[in-house]
Amino acid sequence: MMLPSPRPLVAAILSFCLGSSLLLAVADAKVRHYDWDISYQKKSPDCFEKLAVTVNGEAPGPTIRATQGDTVVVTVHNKLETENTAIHWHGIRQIDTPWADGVAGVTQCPILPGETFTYRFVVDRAGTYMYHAHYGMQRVAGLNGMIVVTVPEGVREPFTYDEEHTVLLEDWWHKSVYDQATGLSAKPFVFVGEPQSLLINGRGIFNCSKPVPATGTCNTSSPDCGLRSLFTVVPGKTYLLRIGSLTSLSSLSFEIEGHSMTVVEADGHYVRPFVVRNLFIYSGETYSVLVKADQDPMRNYWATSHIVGRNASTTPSGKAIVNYAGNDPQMTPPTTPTTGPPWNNTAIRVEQSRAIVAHPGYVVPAPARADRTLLLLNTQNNIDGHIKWTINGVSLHFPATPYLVSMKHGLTAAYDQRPPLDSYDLMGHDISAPAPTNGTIGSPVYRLAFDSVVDVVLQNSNMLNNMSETHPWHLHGHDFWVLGHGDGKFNPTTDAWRLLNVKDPIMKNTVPLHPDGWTAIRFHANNPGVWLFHCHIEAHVFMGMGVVFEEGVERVRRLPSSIMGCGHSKGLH
Ligand SMILES: *[C@@H]1O[C@H](CO)[C@@H](O)[C@H](O)[C@H]1NC(C)=O
Ligand SMILES: *[C@@H]1O[C@H](CO)[C@@H](O)[C@H](O)[C@H]1NC(C)=O
Ligand SMILES: *[C@@H]1O[C@H](CO)[C@@H](O)[C@H](O)[C@H]1NC(C)=O
Ligand SMILES: *[C@@H]1O[C@H](CO)[C@@H](O)[C@H](O)[C@H]1NC(C)=O
Ligand SMILES: *[C@@H]1O[C@H](CO)[C@@H](O)[C@H](O)[C@H]1NC(C)=O
Ligand SMILES: *[C@@H]1O[C@H](CO)[C@@H](O)[C@H](O)[C@H]1NC(C)=O
Ligand SMILES: [Cu+2]
Repeated sequence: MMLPSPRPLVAAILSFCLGSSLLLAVADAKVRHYDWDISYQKKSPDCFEKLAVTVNGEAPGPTIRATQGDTVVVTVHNKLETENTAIHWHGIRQIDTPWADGVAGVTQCPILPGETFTYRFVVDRAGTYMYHAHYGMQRVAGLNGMIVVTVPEGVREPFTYDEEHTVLLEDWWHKSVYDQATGLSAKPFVFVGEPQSLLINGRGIFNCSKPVPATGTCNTSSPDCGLRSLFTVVPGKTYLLRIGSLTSLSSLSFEIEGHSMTVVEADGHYVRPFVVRNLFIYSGETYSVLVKADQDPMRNYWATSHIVGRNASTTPSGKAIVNYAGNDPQMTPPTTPTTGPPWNNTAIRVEQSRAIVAHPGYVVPAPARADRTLLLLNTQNNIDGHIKWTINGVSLHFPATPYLVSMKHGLTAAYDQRPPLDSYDLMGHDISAPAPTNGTIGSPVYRLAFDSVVDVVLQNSNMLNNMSETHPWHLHGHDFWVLGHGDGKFNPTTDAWRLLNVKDPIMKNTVPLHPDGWTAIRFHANNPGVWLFHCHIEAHVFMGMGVVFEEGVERVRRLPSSIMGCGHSKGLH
C-alpha cells in the first residue's frame, strides 16, 4: 500500500489500530498543557543524599494523564545550569511528529541550559507509557515518569476494575551520572557496578549504618526515604496497577505478597490474560495487572522488586507496603519480605516472555512475510582499549547533527554514508565464547524502504567475561510484533522460522533478548522519520548498543527550527 502523502497514511495507521474508537477520541480531543522546570535538586530517595534531575522539583516527575486522541504539550525549561537535556516520550509513536521523539542526536539538538523547548504530540492509543531523559546517560540521574492514556468515555476495555494506581520501578546509584559515564569511557574501563538500591515510586531504603563514601551523607530524616505504602485497598475490590520499569541496568521481578496478578496489558496492547505470582519486567516495558484485595484484611502486605538476571547480591530488594483500609498505612507486615525467584533462572523468564500474546479480541494481524530481514548480533569489543558494544561490528556513536535534520536536508557529511550490515557471519560466530567481531565506532543508518515489512532477529552472544546477559530492546516510533524467543543461535536456513508466532503475536515497543538466545520481531516501516532502536540498559546504549532506522524521511513535513542549531545544522532555520 503506497499512499501519496503522509496525511492519509496517518489516518490509515490510526484507523487500522483503533477502529471506531478513534472517531470518538478525535471528537472531544483535548490539549493537555504541562510546564516543566528541569533542575538538579538534592534528593535522598533511599536516604543517601544526591543531586537528582527533577521535574518541577520532583523525581520521579509527575504522571501525565490524558485520554486517547488528546494532544500533549510539554514546555520544558532547562534549568540544569551546566547540562543539556532532551526528553523522550517512551511508547508514543509520534505519528506525523517525528521531531518530538526527544532523542538528542537522532531527532533533535539537545536543549541548552537556559533554553525552553516545546514538545507537542498526539497520544493516539490508550495504554501505559513513560517518559525519560534521552541525552547521554542523563536518565540515571532521575528524570523519569509515567504517561497514562485512558480510553475515551464509552469505550470498554476487555476487563474491569475499581481503581487504578501507577507503580514506577527504578534502580539507583549513589555515584553521579558523570562518574558513571567517565568510568564507562575510561581506559581501563570501569563498570557502573550494581545499584545501591531499588526504588518503587521513587522511594527505597539504603542501610545507612554501612560505611558510606566520604563524599556522601545519609539523611534518614529526609521525607524522601523509607518505606511507603504503595496504595490502600478496600477488601473485595479489584485494582489495576500500571507498572513501568525505567531501571538503568536491572531486570526485575515484582510481586505482592500473597496476591496473584493477572496481566492484561503490555506496552499499550491488551494481552491474553494470564496469572502470575511475580511479574518479570525489563527496562522500558510497561504492564498493567489486576490485583484483587482478597487476603486477610487485618494486616498489610509487602510489595517488592528484586533483581534477576545479574548476581546483585549486595543490592537489597525494593520494598513498599500494600495497605488494607483500616490498618495504619505504615504498619509493617508481620512477615519477612519475599525474596523473589533465583536470579540465575533464565528458563522461567523466557517462559513468561512466551506467555505474552495478544488478547483474542485485539489481535493485530502481522503481515505474512517480511520484505527484509536484519540479523543483528551483539558482541562486546575492545576498540583501542575501550570496551564497546557492537551490533554487526559497529558501535553506535550519536553524531553532532541529529539524523532527522541531516537526512531530511541532505547533510551527508553529518553521518556515516556506508550502510551497516544486514547480517553477520552467522555460522562462523561462536556465541558461547567471548568472540568479538572486528569492531568500529560509527554512525551508520539502516535505510528501510517506506511501507516495507522488516524482520529483526536479535542474536545474543557472550561478553568479554564469557557471560551472556539480558538486553531489553526498545524501538522508537513503532510497535512491533514479537514473533518469538529462542535458545542458542538462530538458524535462518533450518526450522527456526517455524518456531515463530504469526497467529496472535503481541505488539510491544520493548522486548527482552534473553541470555544465550535470540528474539525475533517484525514491524511495518510506515512511520516517516528517523528512529532509534537500542538496548534500554543505559550503560549499554552509552557503549554503542543501538542502531538507527530511516524510513520515508522525504515524506516528513517541514522540520521545526527548534530542533536545529547544532553540528552541521547551524545555518538551518
Ligand atoms: C545495616 O548495616 C549494619 C552494618 O553493616 C548491620 O549491622 C545492620 O544489621 C544492617 N541493618 C539492616 C537492617 O540490614
Ligand atoms: C535532612 O532532611 C531534612 C528534611 O529534608 C532537612 O530538614 C535536614 O536539614 C536534613 N539534614 C541534613 C543534615 O542535611
Ligand atoms: C553471587 O555473588 C555472591 C557475592 O559476590 C557470591 O557469594 C555468590 O556465590 C554468587 N552466586 C552465584 C550463584 O554465583
Ligand atoms: C543458580 O545458582 C545456584 C548457586 O550457584 C545453583 O545451585 C543453581 O543450579 C543455579 N540455577 C540455575 C538455573 O542455573
Ligand atoms: C565460555 O563459556 C562457555 C559456556 O557458555 C564454555 O563452554 C566455554 O568453555 C567458555 N570459554 C572460555 C574461554 O572460558
Ligand atoms: C578481522 O580482522 C582480522 C585482522 O585484520 C582479519 O584477518 C579478519 O579477516 C577480520 N575478520 C572479519 C570477520 O572481517
Ligand atoms: Cu544491553
